[in-house]
Amino acid sequence: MNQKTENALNEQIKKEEYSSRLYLAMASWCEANGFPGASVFLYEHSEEERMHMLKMIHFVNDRGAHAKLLDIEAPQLEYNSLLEIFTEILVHEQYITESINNLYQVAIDEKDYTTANFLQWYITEQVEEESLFSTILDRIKLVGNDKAGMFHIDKELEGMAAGSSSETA
Ligand code: OFO
Repeated sequence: MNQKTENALNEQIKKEEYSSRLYLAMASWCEANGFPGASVFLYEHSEEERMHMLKMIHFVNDRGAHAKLLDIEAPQLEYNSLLEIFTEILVHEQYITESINNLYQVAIDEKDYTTANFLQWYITEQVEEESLFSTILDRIKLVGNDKAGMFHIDKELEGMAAGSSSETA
């Protein structure tokens, strides 16, 4: 793997690590603020992002390069609502999709087809994640300020976490 591809992969490793910390911070806020179901869901999603990071680290090292951990900034710690959290998650995942697409383009430009092939998994994963978070966000918007509705969504999120734990690759 050439230096340009290695650097680009290391930048993406940093973003996956940041995603994991961001969702961890959100999970902690939910746990401390009366949203136990959302908290379980987000703790689990934080683990999923860590898995995305590790998968990329192993790939880089297996290809004879060196996966390096770069500095990451602290995530936002305080939130006002589930609406704010899931709005931010969707925006963040759209940013990650763009980043993966740019990384894929680097691999193609550098004729590193093994890396391009490896990145296909992330491209598919992003389609699933954007769809999942946009569905959750739509439901949160639908209940608005209705407390009973929000309670129900929190329960649903807990169920979604239990349902997805066996699916994570
Ligand atoms: Fe949330 O996605 Fe990683 O790649």
